[in-house]
Amino acid sequence: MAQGCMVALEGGEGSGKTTQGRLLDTWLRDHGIQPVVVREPGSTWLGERLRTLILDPSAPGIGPEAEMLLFSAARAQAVREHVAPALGRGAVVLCDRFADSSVAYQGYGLGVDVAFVRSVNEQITGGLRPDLTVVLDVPCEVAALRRAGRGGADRIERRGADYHERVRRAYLGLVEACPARYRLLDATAPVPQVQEALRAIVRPLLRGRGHWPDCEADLR
Ligand code: T5A
Repeated sequence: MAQGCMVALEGGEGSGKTTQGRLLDTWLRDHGIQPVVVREPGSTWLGERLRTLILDPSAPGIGPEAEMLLFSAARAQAVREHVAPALGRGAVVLCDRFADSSVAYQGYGLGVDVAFVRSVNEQITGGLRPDLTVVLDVPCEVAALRRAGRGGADRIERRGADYHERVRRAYLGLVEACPARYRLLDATAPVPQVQEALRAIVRPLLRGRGHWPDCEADLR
């Protein structure tokens, strides 16, 4: 019987999480695995409304603590509606961002007490942690160029280079502190190459949880 298994993709804006998450989702489905895909903030009625509110570039003066709590409210709802039930029935959950985003962006990025951020995360997730978090890493200048390509920066993307550098450093620090639960992926390579590397990281985890077909020699 397969066990529930949660994989989170983290990293700065423009690192390619959404692109890679979609490709991973398709690949898993091609192999008979039906993952539950969650994006943060979002994936619930409340989360999508909070997303619009938090990222609105015209939103006046949302303070760091309020911002953290808004993201946390979206997370609490996503865990309750999607993540916990899916893990409970033994499904694979793919998260485009999870609790570490608040640690990196509101904690190390904005200066909200990191212990407080972690403690709120602990409460709202019931101590749930991804089995594996893959941090997609690109230098901030590369990410900024990718974001510029699509225009219309949101409230958080508009923050300065120093902010984005703190966020990147925070993610690198998380990987370094806990190599058992985090993997760092160089996301500057072309999309197919990054996807190959991501699959190579995810496949053994899924096999260990009973989600991967035994005869995989012909499966790519
Ligand atoms: N946030 C979120 C917090 O501050 N605290 C929190 O607790 C949470 C949960 C979410 C924002 O909220 C913040 C973080 C964010 O600022 P969002 O729009 O969902 O807003 O932001 P992201 O999750 O970062 O999504 P992005 O779309 O900005 O970045 P992605 O998903 O990393 O990148 P992706 O795949 O959309 O790609 C961006 C562009 O790069 C190209 C793509 O084609 C696309 O044009 N690209 C590549 N180009 C070249 N080579 C590659 N390998 C490429 N990969 C992608």
